[in-house]
Amino acid sequence: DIEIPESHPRYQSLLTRHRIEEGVEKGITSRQGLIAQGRGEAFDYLLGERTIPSADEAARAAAAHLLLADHPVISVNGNVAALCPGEIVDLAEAVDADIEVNLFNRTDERMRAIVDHLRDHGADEVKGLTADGRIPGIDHERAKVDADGIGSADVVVVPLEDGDRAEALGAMDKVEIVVDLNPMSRSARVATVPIVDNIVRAVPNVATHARDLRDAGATREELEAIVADFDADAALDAAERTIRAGGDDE
Ligand code: PTJ
Repeated sequence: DIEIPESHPRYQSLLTRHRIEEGVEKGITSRQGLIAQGRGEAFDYLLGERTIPSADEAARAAAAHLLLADHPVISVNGNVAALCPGEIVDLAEAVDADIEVNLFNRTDERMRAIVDHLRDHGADEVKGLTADGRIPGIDHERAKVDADGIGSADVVVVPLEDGDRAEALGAMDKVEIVVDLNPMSRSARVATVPIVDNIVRAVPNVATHARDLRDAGATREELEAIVADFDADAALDAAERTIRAGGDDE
């Protein structure tokens, strides 16, 4: 175990890094997940390691989509499972979504380890092991989904997705909510709602927005207006401008 003093200026970032390391040790996260984390950290640093206003708006639009959905599904990979398992379970509860494990580097062992890990964090049912559905247009392992999960979802949350699969899911006419710190990544660019924020902040933020909207008694029309007002390109541009401005808001 490590001891990080809370006063350390990059306390949160170091804690997150430690969680990914632990994920690899437990067989939850792939070794490639370490590289993905490093990439994410670089963008997070440039954004000021905070939720920028455009990402908060995106999180609210994502919450509205999830509340309007008939069958929302949250996709979980090895990085997400290591970084915020309890927060994923909480978001699923807040918007009545299914949770499905869906891996870029799929192995039975890692699938099972992640399902168990999510159950340990309070999930009742975790999909992904049946794998009786396919996403058309991508290679076999990455295409595997549950027919009654992502296969038949109308809204999918795909955090830290690779570009090919994000594109293929989008082609299936699903509303795609992507969480990715890189506003220039293909996944962010093809998303219906790109949330340019760290997964550890974005997932609880979407849950908070969903509960706030529900508590305020938002009607279907009001939720549809939030969805219609959201501009994905403007959100990506705002994130890119923040990075270029050295982390300051425009
Ligand atoms: O567990 P698996 O087998 O499904 O593999 C998962 C990874 C993430 C390894 C796999 O999907 C992958 O290789 O992804 P990429 O292509 O490296 O893309 C990861 C994207 O997520 C990059 O654009 C990063 O900037 C971004 N990212 C990394 N960490 C975070 C993040 N975005 C939000 N929050 C993070 N903590």
